[in-house]
Amino acid sequence: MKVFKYLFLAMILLTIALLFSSVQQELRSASYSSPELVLIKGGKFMMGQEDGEGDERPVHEVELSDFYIGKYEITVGEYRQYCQSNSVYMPAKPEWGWKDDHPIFNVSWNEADAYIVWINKTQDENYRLPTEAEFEYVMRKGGQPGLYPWGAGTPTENIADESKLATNWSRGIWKGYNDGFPYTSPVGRLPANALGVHDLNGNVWEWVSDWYGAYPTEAVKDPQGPETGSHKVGRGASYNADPWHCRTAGRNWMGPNEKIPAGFRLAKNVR
Ligand SMILES: [Ca+2]
Ligand SMILES: [Ca+2]
Repeated sequence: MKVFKYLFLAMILLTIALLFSSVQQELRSASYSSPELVLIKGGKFMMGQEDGEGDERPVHEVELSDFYIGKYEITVGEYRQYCQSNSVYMPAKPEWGWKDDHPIFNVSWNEADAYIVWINKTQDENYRLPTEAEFEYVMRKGGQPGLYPWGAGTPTENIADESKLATNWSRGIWKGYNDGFPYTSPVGRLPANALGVHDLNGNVWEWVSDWYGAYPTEAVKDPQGPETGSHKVGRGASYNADPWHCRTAGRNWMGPNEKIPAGFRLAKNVR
């Protein structure tokens, strides 16, 4: 009888082990699922803002081919998978902690690049960062003019809003607008823009592929920025952005190794 009892116990343990392994497998495959991309139809548009900061001039014509861009910012959960698979430390944790469905930030340009190298190898893909021109084109909903990505009306993204006033905030906010998030928000929680892309301007500002430099004076096609440089470009605004820094044409620049409050999203060529 004792033998049967041990056999029975062994079978139960084996079943539990198999179930656990299948759940683990499922979690693993779920977390490695491909990031959702949106196909952007290319076209011509005017990039920059004549009466913005000096580096937003000259306003110049840009022509873009079709491309894909990430529907969402890369999340904390996605970036954690990369860190765990490569024995890399997570970035400095914000005071409100890491939440898996919020965007990752506090990463350098080189760290964003390392993530993309890893995901391309893991998924046999050709993801890249968006170019600066692609980013502005999508913020302009396909190249339309406009001071803000949401036009002249009320914002639709997570920026410095009335909810900031409940925190120790002494800088500017968008008066009369409350998005409900003084800090980061879950990606995709606020409405997508007209092209179906979320949080492009708000939530966290984002690294793009270009080196920082002066804009060209002539019309350009699929610009990639200067060939080399000392700073990389970041675009979009963030949960900390006052109205001036929410402008569609605004540019940020930081050294590629500087760990700053920027995140990123993926892009990809159509061919
Ligand atoms: Ca906000
Ligand atoms: Ca953003």
